[in-house]
Amino acid sequence: MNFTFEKQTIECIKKLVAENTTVAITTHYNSDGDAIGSSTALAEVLRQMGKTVKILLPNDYPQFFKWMHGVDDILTLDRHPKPIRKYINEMDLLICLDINDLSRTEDLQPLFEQAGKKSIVVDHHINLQINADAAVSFPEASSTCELLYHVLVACGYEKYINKHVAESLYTGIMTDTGRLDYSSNYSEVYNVMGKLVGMGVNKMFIHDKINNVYSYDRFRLQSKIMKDNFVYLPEYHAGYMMITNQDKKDFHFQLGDSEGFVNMPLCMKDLKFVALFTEYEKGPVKVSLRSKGKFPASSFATEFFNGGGHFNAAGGKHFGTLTEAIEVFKNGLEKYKDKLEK
Ligand SMILES: [Mn+2]
Repeated sequence: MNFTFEKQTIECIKKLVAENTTVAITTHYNSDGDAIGSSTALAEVLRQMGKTVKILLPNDYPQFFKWMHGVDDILTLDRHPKPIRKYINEMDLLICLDINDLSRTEDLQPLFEQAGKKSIVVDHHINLQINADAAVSFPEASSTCELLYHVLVACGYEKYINKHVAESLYTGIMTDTGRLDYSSNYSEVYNVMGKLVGMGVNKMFIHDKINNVYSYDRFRLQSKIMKDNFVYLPEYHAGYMMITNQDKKDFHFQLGDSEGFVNMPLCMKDLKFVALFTEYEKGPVKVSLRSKGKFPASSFATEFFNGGGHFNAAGGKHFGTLTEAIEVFKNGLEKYKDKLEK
């Protein structure tokens, strides 16, 4: 993997950072470890440079990321609509991390578009759709956190990578690769991890903070979903599972409780593709897709679920009922049958 960037792009990023002082960082709805990790890491770097920084999110994020340094500077649109609107008016630079499309910021999108400020994107999803003043789009990267590390170094900001920044970046790489299970089959990612650990990252602490955080209810929810809500379709080497509103009630569902569920059926030898459908009281059914090997989860997400993502890990939504979403999925399997056969 060759993390070299166009000189012009790096110069443009440096210029935008140098010329602007009030910066907003944003990332995707239902932020994950890579989104929160890259945002808090960059916020800390910019703060050391003397910038005013806020991280603007469309909605709240899981409790198990709230130990990270810099989360105090997060404003979420659902909780802080007024301060967010005020900050968007005041900001002079918007930095988008871990998103290829502004629609991934949901209700923040129109506010950002109306503001029409200068912008930078650093992202690792395929098919960049944001028209930014400077963009680093690198789908081969394990995570935005790893990519951001290389961008910071290329910009000459390495001196600002302190222990806090290192912890945030480490978290994003670890979570986006499923603890280095996937998207990490190249040496650079280990070089970066090594450097971050060398800066004092306490690996055990981070793993404990992120992985060993669940309630008894959540543990039971996991058992219930795997046992009763998973449907195996051996003829397609595929399966799907669902979390209904009733399940959420029964197990006192908290944001982040279904983290990792969609990956679990992948341990089945003959399963190549799996979907998780999550029902919401308000809004569309959320669809998460995972595949193994050469089956393109991303194309499936784009074609059937208004979404996209990475080749093996993608997602989208279905504007309709859970039952309809499952029908769409099954029809998609039939269409993609050739690709799912051995
Ligand atoms: Mn990511």
